[in-house]
Amino acid sequence: MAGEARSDCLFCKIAVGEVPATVVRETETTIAFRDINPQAPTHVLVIPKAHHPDAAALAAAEPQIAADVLREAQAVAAEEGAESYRIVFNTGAGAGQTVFHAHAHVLGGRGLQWPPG
Ligand code: IU
Repeated sequence: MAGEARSDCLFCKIAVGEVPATVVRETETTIAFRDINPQAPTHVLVIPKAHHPDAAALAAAEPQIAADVLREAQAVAAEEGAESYRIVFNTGAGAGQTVFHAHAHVLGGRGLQWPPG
């Protein structure tokens, strides 16, 4: 069922501390940690603690938690001192999603090109 922890989901394991991560912020509903393969000086992932496969599913099932993720993404950028930054939700394999637990990438600390690849 949507929202339940998945034993085969890496981000569910990070959410409960079963897999270590460099956590930068945590709330009742979200956790933010540094990406293991950073693409910018600031590259933090913000996830809902509950399992939802992607941002669209999260927004449909739990719009308040989707809003929590967005608020936390903004808070990460502010904490990191990023004046300009990008919040990205890769949604679907064709858009580059590789981990199927909803997450926002917060990227900043360097100039970012548009359009992305
Ligand atoms: P994507 O949007 O699903 O492609 O993003 C997944 C991200 O998760 C990607 O940037 C990975 O570097 C990151 N990641 C991680 O931080 N820790 C891990 O153990 C694994 C992936 I696997």
